[in-house]
Amino acid sequence: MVKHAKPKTFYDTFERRGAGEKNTTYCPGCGHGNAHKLIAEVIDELGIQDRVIFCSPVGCSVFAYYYFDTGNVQCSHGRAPAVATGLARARDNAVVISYQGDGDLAGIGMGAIMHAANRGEHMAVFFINNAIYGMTGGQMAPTTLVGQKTTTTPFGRTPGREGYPIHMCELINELQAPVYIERVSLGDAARIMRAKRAVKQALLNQVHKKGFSFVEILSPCPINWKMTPIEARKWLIETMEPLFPVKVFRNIEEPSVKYEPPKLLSDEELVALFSATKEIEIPVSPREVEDQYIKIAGFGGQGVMSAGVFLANCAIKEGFNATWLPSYGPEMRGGTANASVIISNNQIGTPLVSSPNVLIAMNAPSLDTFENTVVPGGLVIVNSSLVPRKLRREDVQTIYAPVTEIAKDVGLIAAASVVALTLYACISGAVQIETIKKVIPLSLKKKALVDINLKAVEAAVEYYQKNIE
Ligand SMILES: Cc1ncc(C[n+]2csc(CCOP(=O)(O)OP(=O)(O)O)c2C)c(N)n1
Ligand code: SF4
Repeated sequence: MVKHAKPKTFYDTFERRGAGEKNTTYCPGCGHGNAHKLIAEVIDELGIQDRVIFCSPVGCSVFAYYYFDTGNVQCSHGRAPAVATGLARARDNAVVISYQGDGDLAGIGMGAIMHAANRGEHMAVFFINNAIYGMTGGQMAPTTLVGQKTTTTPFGRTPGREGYPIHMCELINELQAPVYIERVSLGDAARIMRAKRAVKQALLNQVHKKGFSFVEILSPCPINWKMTPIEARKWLIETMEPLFPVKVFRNIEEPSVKYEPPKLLSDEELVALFSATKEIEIPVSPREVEDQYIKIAGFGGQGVMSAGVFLANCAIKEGFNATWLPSYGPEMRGGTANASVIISNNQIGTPLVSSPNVLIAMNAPSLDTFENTVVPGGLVIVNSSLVPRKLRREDVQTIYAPVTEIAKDVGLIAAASVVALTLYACISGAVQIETIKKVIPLSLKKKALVDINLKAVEAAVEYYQKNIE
């Protein structure tokens, strides 16, 4: 009988690149290795490998996806509980793990964890508390002990300067929703076995859809504590445990709030929810166009966001793939805002547009911000009604058009973005004027608005024929 084998949940080989490719990513004596092993063993024992989705943090365990042969999502710093929330809500059968260090969970991610706990999200959180920022070389963490020396508290943490350590189990225990909260330690073999029971309880809670489970694991970081692995385990037991008591804070057998599986919407319900229209039928073979990376920028309230959605809808109506990504400035109305739209015959990998080949600059700050991002040979449409200056570069095609005035002349300044889009369509040929005219009535509810926007299209076409063509 094999007693000590690598859990099935771990990959057979740990692929690493570059120096140290034959080692794990962890230093000798690090607790992350123990914690990983415990979690992997429990996943094996519960037979849930195919159901687990592991949210890897920022911190030393960022490379958990090199080890766990499960679903894996690498999350930005502190945001694993938010990502885990989405996963748990979208997949009924998933067992979701949020694995986080103390800098990650109790520092930058404090808000995310508290709200996930408060909502009672269905996830098992394993909180690796090593009282220090490991990966970045030993800075003070929220859990650093009073008196503990770190690179940012070289004379020891003092409450007067750096405040007191944060006790996460105690904080989360103030909330109503969590079903299970326990602090364990990796100080010695007996404690590691106790930790394994806690890991199992947290994962079983997910299997039985009991709710939010939080296991804090006191874990050594010998390298940053400047100790040998043996000294580190001793310090963990003798110094850390008295300040972070190892105990069960809460273990609710029968949660009062019952699990509600994710509600999947039918096509009809989705259409109704987004007030979308089913009238847009997607043709099978669109024309070939050069990929369009479009930035529409102006001030909030100028309609650049809606213009972006509208343009993407026109492209989709013609059978192209299209994406739309809004970017708001710090203020909404009156601030700066821009929408990125991509139109392509091919699949689109990312909706980000950092080097547009089309810029529609509706006001002066937008031209200042994006002029230099346009690729050479790109198209820049400038709303000369509001932008007093000319472009500083000569390697792009530039069209100056009094977009706001054209819109004003037809009776609606807010139609300026439709004027700009129509000019873009005329110049580039990427979408057809007929499509714009068909999509306007689908996008606007009021007949009066439809009419005036259709007039804006006519006016823009006329302007194009007289001044640009
Ligand atoms: C947004 C952001 N801010 C800062 C960092 C730098 N950073 C990487 S790891 C880390 C600290 C991680 O410490 P902890 O969560 O305690 O994990 P450990 O490495 O100790 O396991 C920081 C601040 C980053 N990657 N991203
Ligand atoms: S720095 Fe600390 S937490 Fe990171 S791998 Fe090394 S011992 Fe572990």
